[in-house]
Amino acid sequence: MNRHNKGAAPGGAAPVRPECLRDITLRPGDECCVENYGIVATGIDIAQKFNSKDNESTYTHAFLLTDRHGSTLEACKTVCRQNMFEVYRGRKIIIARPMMDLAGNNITRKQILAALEVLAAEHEGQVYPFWRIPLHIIPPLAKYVSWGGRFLVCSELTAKNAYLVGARHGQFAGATPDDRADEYRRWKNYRVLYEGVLE
Ligand SMILES: [Ca+2]
Repeated sequence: MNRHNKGAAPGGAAPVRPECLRDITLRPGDECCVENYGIVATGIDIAQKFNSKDNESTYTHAFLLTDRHGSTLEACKTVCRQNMFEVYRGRKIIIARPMMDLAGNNITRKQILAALEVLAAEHEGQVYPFWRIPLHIIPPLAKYVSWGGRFLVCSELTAKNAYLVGARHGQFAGATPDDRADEYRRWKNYRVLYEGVLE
């Protein structure tokens, strides 16, 4: 069993035992992608399935953790704060931690907290840019039509966090939840803490 399947029973999508997630100490700056429902999620899913390079697309929402108790900073109808255990329990989730920057240096707690502060200052309270979702059907458009990165969809917000801590390049406009989940699984500077059902 590899670490990505930690908590999943052999053979696939069996329920995850709650103690598996409790074993993990969450931290501010941890990044998550989650299954989501509703019209926006459906739009995102259609767009990212259309563009998925690995023919796999599980997640349609993305958010950041701001503490060890599951508090979030995320782009919903507005960029807001919630608690993932209250909102996303029972859904499939991947939780990952940016460990190193692109130069191979460990990312410090100070950098993490500074990035969260910048994101809150620049984006908290902003209305979700619904008008940008159709752009994701044609990724180059989402990339270039972001008004200078001022209005970000959920996964662009977490990509900007990764950029601010040095773990990712600065092209956060156009990043989809599926892109982010694939980065967590494949990039060596990320550690996947958990993938399974949020209990
Ligand atoms: Ca994928």
